[in-house]
Amino acid sequence: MTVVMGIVNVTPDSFSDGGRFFAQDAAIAHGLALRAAGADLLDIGGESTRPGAERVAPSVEQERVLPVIRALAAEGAAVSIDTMNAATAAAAVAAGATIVNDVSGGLADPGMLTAVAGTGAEFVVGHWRGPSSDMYARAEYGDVIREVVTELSGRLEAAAVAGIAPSRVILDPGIGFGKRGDQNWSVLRGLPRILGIGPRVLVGTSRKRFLAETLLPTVLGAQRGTQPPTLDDVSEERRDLATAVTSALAAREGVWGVRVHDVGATRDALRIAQAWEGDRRWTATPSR
Ligand code: PMM
Repeated sequence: MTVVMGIVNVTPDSFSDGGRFFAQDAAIAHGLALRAAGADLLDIGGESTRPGAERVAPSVEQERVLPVIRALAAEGAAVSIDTMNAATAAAAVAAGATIVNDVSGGLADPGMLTAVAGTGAEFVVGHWRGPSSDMYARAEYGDVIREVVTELSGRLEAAAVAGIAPSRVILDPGIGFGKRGDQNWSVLRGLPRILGIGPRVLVGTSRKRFLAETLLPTVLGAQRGTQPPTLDDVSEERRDLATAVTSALAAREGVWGVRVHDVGATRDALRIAQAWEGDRRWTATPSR
C-alpha cells in the first residue's frame, strides 16, 4: 500500500496565535491526529517553502522542529524532517527522524549530502532549481519531463558519490517548485519516466496552486457580486479533494508515497482506488 506522509508545519504563521510553544504543542497534537487518521509517516517542517517565502536561520528552524520530532518519535511515530539545512537534518535525525526530506535535493546546502550520508537516514531528493523567493524565474523548460528526469538523475548520482546508496534515496519531482501550472501536469503525466530512474518516488501535490488554478473555472458560479473569483476562492476543502484524486492517480502509477495535509481524505481515496484495482497491481510496496 502506498505510504501516506502527513504534513506537520511548525511555523508560527501556520497557527493563528503565533508563539513558539503554542506552535509546538499544536504541531504535536496535529501530528498525533494525522497518525490517528492513518498517516504512515509525519513530515515535520520549520521553514516555509511557499513561493516568495524568505529563508529562516537554521537555529530558529531547529528550535521549532526538534521538540516536536522528539515528542512524536517518543509516541512511536515514523518521522521525516523537511529541511534544506544540513545542520538541521543531522540534529533532527539525532532527535529521532529516520528520513531527511530536502526539497532542494542537496543543492541548497553544500553540506547536506555528506551530513545525510553520515546519519544513515533515508533521503528524499526533490527536484529544485533555486530558492522559493524567485522560483518562477527558473520555470523555463524545453521538455519539462526530460529535464526533470535528467536533473533528478544527476542528484541521485551526486548522492551516491557522497555515500548515499540509491536504495536509501526517494526521488520527488518537486511539484510546484520552479514549475508553473501546466508544467506540473506534464510532470505528473510523465511519472512513469521518473519511476524509470529506479529509486522509490514520492509525490506532493497537496493544496498546491496548480490544483486551484485547474479548479478556478468551477467556482465561477459561486462568485460574489461582480468581482471575478481568485485562487483564494478555491477552498481548502476543494483543494484537499483534488489532492486525494491526484494522490490516488499517482499511487496507481506506482509511486512509493504521497505527501498530504488531509490524511483522511487521501487514505479513503487510496482505499477506493485500490479496491478498483483488486489484486491486479499494487502488491504492497514495503514501507521501510
Ligand atoms: N512541498 C512542500 C514542502 N515540502 N517536500 C516534498 N518531498 N515534496 C513536496 O512536494 C513538498 C515538500 C511545499 O508545500 P507545503 O508548504 O504546503 O508543505
